[in-house]
Amino acid sequence: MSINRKVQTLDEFTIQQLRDFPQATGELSNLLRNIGLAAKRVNVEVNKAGLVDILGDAGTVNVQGEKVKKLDVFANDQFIKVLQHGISCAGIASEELDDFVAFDDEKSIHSKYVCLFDPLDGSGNIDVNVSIGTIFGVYRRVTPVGTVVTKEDFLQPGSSQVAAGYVVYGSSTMLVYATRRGVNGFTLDPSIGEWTLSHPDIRCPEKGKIYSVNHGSFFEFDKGVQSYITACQQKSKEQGGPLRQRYVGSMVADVHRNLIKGGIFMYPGTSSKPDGKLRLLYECNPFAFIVGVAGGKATNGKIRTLDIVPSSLHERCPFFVGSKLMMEELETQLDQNG
Ligand code: AHM
Ligand code: MG
Repeated sequence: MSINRKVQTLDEFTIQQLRDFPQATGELSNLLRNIGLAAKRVNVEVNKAGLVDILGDAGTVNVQGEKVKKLDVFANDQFIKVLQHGISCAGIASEELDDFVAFDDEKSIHSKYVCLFDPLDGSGNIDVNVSIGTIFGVYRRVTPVGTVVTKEDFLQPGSSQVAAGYVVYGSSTMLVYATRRGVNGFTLDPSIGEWTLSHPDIRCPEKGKIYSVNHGSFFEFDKGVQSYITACQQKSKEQGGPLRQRYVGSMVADVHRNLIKGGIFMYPGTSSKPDGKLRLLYECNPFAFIVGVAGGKATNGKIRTLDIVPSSLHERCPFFVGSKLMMEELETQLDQNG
């Protein structure tokens, strides 16, 4: 059997980056490695979800008499433990926790970074075998290194992210992460338990054939969004014909597909929920950063997602993200109908 020696693992890739930038300390690479480790542990449990009684509500008891943790609670614990035991993260905020957690041990307070994450997005899809994912954003703290982090370290605009990424637990498991230098995708090779570089330097096509939105809410969207969706459906033959509508209901899977193939993902505000559903800090901002580095765009319908100044950890915002030219067409429709 021949082994492809050209395939780089995540560790080899980050070490190569360090060689290219000798001034880097390696702290960010180490943080990404920790996230990769937590994701591998979550992946093992996600793959077992159909076999073991792990789908029950948190607090219930499984057949072995053990307390069952829901997978999103399990995933949350894994990410916190790995980051807390590591030395490259000074604190975290998570969709699963009301408040941020400051790591106050001597090593952690000397770290430059904080991490915000949604440990298992789309978890309503687990019991029907549909892809789910983890989303994360990394910021350089604004309080002095050597002190315990405070809320202001977490309430930074998305444009301050130094890295962001996601893991999609799908037909294969992939870790995609972006720094300002580029977006790279790693597929988990289960035979060696390593993330291997499968999608180097991902670029989002300028336009695509796919739009993704929850059509059930169409009549609750505002006029601009409705007219953009209608325009997607009414593309003439010369324009390539009507676009395809694809909506899994797991943002990680929907945006991942659109990032690779070209497309637009929308979770607009509705008349009953003007700010939509998605959370700015750990759902929208990481994707806005990743897709932006890959050449696409993201807005809340008024301003760039990355320019929104957050006022609370769990705030929601309307979210539009995708291929550059499709986003520009959307923006024109929103302006004309605004
Ligand atoms: P969650 O954080 O509770 O899992 O919800 C987020 C998910 C996204 O992944 C997805 O895009 C959206 O909810 C789907 O919501 P809807 O069913 O309202 O279209
Ligand atoms: Mg979520």
